Amino acid sequence: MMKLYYCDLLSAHKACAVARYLNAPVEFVYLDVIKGELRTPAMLALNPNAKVPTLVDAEQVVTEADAIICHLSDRMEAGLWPRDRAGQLEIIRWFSWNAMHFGRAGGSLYFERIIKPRFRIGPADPTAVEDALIEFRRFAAVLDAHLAGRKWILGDALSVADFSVALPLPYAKAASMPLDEFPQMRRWHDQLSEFAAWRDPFPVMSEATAAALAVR
Ligand SMILES: N[C@@H](CCC(=O)N[C@@H](CS)C(=O)NCC(=O)O)C(=O)O
Repeated sequence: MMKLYYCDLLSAHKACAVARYLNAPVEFVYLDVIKGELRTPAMLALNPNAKVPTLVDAEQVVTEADAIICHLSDRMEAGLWPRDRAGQLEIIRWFSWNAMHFGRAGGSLYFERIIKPRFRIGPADPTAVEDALIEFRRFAAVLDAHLAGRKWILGDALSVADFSVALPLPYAKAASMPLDEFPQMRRWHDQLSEFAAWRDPFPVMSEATAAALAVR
């Protein structure tokens, strides 16, 4: 049995969703960020970044959500992380693109409009929101064009890239991300949302996350 340490925040969404989608033999361990549960000596030994998700698979510790979802796919022989070099290169390209561009913009809107009110860390910063919206639209247009004529990011096959890049979108409505301006992206995310694992990835979650996920 693997152990997946998580909390009900953005990066953990994809790790929990893929674990559930694959029906992986995973014990989900919820950690409370506010109570300092990511900073205990035991957790810091597993992940010195004091972040989740963190996956423990026997002697192997895997940190970083994108690495975790690839590991889960391999472990379950699911093919979401393909074996061929061309497929892997394409996925790394999208992981990198997402970390620096699209996911960063979506993550910023998630932080300003969902995390700040939840943890009472002040009002949304209008300049940060404006900048994030510019970046979101800029890179959403690239993804939208890529998805025209493709069912999933790689084409016909669902892959870890879909679970990775779609990360901010379950929170699009709650964080006012302009998803509806991008019809291909909307259609692609609707396909992903047909999976219960994507809509409802967390075995334990706060009311704030439940409320954010409930609005579509
Ligand atoms: N690059 C990391 C990011 C992990 C991350 O930011 N995790 C958030 C929650 S999803 C976290 O642990 N936040 C708690 C904190 O920063 O104290 C990944 O993709 O796994």
